[in-house]
Amino acid sequence: GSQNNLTQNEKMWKLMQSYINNDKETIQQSIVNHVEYTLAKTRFDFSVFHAYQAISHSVRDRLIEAFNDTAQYFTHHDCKRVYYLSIEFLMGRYLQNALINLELEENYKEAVLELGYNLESVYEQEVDPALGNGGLGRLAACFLDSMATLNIPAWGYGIRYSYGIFRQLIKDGYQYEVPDYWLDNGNPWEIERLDVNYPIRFYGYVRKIHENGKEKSIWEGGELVLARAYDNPIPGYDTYNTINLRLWRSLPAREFDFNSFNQGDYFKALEEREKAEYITSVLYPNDSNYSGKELRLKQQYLLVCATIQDVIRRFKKKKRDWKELPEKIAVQLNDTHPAMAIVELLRVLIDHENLEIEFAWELVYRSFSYTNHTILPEALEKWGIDLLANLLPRHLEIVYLINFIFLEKVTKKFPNDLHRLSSLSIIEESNPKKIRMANLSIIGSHAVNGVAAIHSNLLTTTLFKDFYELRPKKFQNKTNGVTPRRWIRCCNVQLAQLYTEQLGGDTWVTDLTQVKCLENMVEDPEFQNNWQRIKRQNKEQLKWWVKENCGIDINLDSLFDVQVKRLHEYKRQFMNILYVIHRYLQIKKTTADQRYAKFLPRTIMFGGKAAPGYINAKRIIKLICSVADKVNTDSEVGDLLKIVYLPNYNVSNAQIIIPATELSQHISTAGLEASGTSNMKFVMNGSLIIGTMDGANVEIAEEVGKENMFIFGALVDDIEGLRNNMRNTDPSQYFPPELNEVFQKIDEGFFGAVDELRQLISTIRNRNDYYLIGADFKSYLEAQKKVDESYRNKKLWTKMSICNAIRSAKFSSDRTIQQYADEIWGVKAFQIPNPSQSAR
Ligand code: C3B
Repeated sequence: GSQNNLTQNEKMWKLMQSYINNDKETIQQSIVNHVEYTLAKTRFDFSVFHAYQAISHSVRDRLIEAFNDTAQYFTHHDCKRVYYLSIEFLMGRYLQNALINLELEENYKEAVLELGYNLESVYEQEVDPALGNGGLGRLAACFLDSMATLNIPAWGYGIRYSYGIFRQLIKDGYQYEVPDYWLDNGNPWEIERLDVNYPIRFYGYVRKIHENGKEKSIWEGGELVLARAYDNPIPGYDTYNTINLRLWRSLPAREFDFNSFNQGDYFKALEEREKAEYITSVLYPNDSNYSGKELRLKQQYLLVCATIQDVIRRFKKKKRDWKELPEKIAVQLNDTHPAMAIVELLRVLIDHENLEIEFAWELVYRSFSYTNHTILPEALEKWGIDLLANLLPRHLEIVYLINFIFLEKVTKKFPNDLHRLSSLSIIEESNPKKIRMANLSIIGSHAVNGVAAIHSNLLTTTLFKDFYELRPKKFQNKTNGVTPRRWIRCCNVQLAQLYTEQLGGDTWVTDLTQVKCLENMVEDPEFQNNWQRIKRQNKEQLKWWVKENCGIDINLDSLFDVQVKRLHEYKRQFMNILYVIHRYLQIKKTTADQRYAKFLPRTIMFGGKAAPGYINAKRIIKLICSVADKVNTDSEVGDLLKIVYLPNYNVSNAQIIIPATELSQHISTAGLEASGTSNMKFVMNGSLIIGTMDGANVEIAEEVGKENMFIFGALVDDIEGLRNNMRNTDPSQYFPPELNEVFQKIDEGFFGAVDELRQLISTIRNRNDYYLIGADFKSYLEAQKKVDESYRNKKLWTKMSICNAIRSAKFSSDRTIQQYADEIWGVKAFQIPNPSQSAR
């Protein structure tokens, strides 16, 4: 339209004129306006919750302006766009993050204070949007922040679940799951797009017709629902660019079916329609675990089908040749959950756009790339043929077609290698047959990456070895990262201030390599004092949180030792608590007059949710809580040892927990934690790591120096041998005596819940120690001893802590995203000029 004919200068002028002012008075006026007109509350008396809502709406206004301008700018420049597809986005609270990224926190703080509220307590009013389980969803959120900040023309696509991950209550040592209806009070951060709706088909049949001597497939019948867009603006830091997270919600289709409404059963017919809403109603609460439920496949397809329609509509806005598609779009698959997008795009290109299959296929795989996040077999998605044939009949046909073309090529390269053929095939020849989504993702992508060096190596040498031999250049590594905006600037305000003072500015927030310049300060007494003061204040804050949420008084002088992550056997929270029991028994064996000389006070904190159906994970929670009960009330122990289960671990309490931590545990069996990302957040906040040589720990050790970590345990190459050894050793000989003593106490019923806890230890005792707790326990004990020794030397500990933080630049998601942009997506940055800077 006419916008496109404007010169750049004219455009900018228009932008400036519409720009909202950000002085205190204007901000106050906009807040008060929202109280009166958006919330319809009287401006003379409103609660802190209404203050939160009005403030959020006023911030939202500012976001929307930048958001619209950015979208226009990208369209105007016809940039290549990145589409980041993820079934989960674990965003955490928006308000503080938005204010910080817009650089408006100070202005709002003042403005709000005069209206009678403290901005920090306003932040607390926001519910945590938790549309993800753990690492994978949080990674997607960090990536959005970095893509916006790096001015990359990117959009995230996901699902707007009505219920996010459940709220966890801990009662009598057991986990209870409470539904999280997070939209109860509305959501000021989203924009409902009443005009962006796409039809989504399920079930039905494929009809073949002949047209111009060619067979054509028409998928019809079945059920239709609508996917409606909800846009969530994502502001970059130190840039006007504001990108979008577009989330889909399912709704009944608008078409009405005369038949069903004519049967006389009006209510029944309406009920059928209501079912459509159910598709996006709840996030599956599994982390690294696959369950082949039809509803989950419906969620995946809804995401994929709506997104591909949206992407194609945008591509077709301009008249152009289809061959340009891979130059204009890059689609990143966050794990295999959205992998059906490969098939969907191919389907649209051949069935609707009438492209030749070979040509269409080339466009598809050049546009797609795939990130693998785990090698755990229980997490690999395999959809049964029957399920697919029923729900998505045309897609199943296309999968067969893709597989046929692919296997023909393999046969040419490796004739007579049936073994290879069956491992590469998309179809698993089991009974019933299954579709391997990882194989589909690799075949349909031009780049495949793991999420840390060790993990990417394992992919090419084990899980995807045959694919690697076929196409070595396809395989890459992209070590994960986390955003320094949320994970330093927002959550550790004092540390951020210290950095800004020392470095003479805050450009480190977008260039974390700058904090390396503080290398010469690691032994500086004044700097060390400041460092310790900050850690102590953060510890105080956590102490209050624990008091309020757990009713436990913790010792500020004790070492704060934390393991927070989803509960999983491979993450070995079990090993941690077994060690705690050992430590407790040692304290008990020491005479009262010796105890304080021999032991350093420790507070060991656990946090994390267990998938509702994961029995062993729930038993581990029970064990931790039972031990906590016993130890915390044992007067002989006093404050030498306290154990806390931090309930409902989520993004917003992570922002309190992580900056207060002195030692964090990342102790997975080598080879099983693909990367881990909380390890990065802890290191950035000056926590030391006790950990195995697994995931990103390996690269953290390279960066911060092994001498600044407590590394222990078997290496990935030892694992197979150790498992064989375990199977061939008498169980009574296999576990070290310290561990057998611990087992015995549990067996005796010393911690109560004897049946359950016995069952838990029996999972590892009878040659079943798959995660090798027995094999690693001795070296874990030694590492723990080194922790105590180092903590006794306060200067040494502080130095180690500083070294960890200032050498953590590699783990900024800005570095990760720049690598994706350069090495996988082939996209350039497009920064929109900031109107507030060009004005005047
Ligand atoms: C996780 C992995 O378990 C972590 O090691 C990794 O850091 C993150 O992904 C991000 O890459 N993961 C997950 O949270 N959910 C899965 N289904 C698979 C892996």
